[in-house]
Amino acid sequence: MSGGLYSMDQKDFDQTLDLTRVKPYGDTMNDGKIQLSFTLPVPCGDEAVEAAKQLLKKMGLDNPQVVYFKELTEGFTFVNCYGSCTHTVDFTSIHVPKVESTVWSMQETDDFIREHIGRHIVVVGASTGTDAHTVGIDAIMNMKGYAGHYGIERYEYFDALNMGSQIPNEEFIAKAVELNADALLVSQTVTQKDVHIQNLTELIEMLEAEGLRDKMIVVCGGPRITHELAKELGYDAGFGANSYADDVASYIAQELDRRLNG
Ligand code: B12
Repeated sequence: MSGGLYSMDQKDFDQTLDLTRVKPYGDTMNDGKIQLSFTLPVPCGDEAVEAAKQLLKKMGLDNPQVVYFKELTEGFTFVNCYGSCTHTVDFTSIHVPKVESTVWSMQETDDFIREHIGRHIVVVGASTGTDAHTVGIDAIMNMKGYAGHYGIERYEYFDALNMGSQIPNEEFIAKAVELNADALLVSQTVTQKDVHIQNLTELIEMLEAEGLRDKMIVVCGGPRITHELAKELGYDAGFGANSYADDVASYIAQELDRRLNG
């Protein structure tokens, strides 16, 4: 394999790597070594260690070893284990749907908007429904930004409103209409009992019912959101862990340009 993922020629490094049969790397190619830890709801002792090893075997891990164990509280044992994974995956057959846009810096995005859109882009964001987590949407929108990436409020050519958390979909849509928003940014963190699916679906259905769906770019994000899931739910794009304002701001600028200017 050359270029792309492997800038140096992988074959010079190790002759035994087969990308159709990839397994974890510990300290030699194909050793399959994995470290994992978990808690068993049983008393601490030799039986707990043996139970952990048997579980590791059932998970497809050869040579299971429990290298550390400790009673968490009476009747619960925490274990730290190693084993060699016997399974492989075909890396060459993997295709992950991704948002199709070029990621630019804040300055590049602002310059592009000035030249191609010629006005400020209005964005309304919130953590919607019952979801009380604000840190994700703040990371994307806050002036101060996150992990060295300025948030959308910092961009000269975005007018951004972050409504906070637990915003009902009705209120979210009403604000978007009032501000004549170009894009909606929805954050969903809690996924227990698929509450995020219900909430994200409700938003799309309400936008469709009010004839608004095609008038806005609708984007969702969160630690368990993928672009593929977002598309399935009727969103234009979805962003997961390790996404930043740069990703979503450049996507919105490029997508709005496609819609306005073809
Ligand atoms: C902080 C926290 C809280 C705080 C939130 C405070 C606040 N103001 O936000 C408090 C204590 C209130 C809280 C409450 C709860 N929490 Co909580 N919480 C967390 C915790 C520790 C960190 C989350 C966080 O801030 N991450 C940092 C941000 C920056 O990361 P992020 O959200 O992934 O955002 C990034 C991307 O996902 C993306 N992104 C996110 N949103 C968006 C939006 C758009 C448009 C885009 C483009 C990108 C994007 O960009 C961000 C930057 O890269 C996590 C565990 C963990 N370590 O992740 C649990 C966690 C999320 N909480 C959890 C739970 C269950 C709850 C409660 C239900 C607990 C309870 N039983 O009461 C309640 C929820 C109540 C409710 N109604 O929502 C679970 C969720 C499990 C699940 N799969 O559903 C977690 C995973 C903990 C766990 N392991 O069980 N929580």
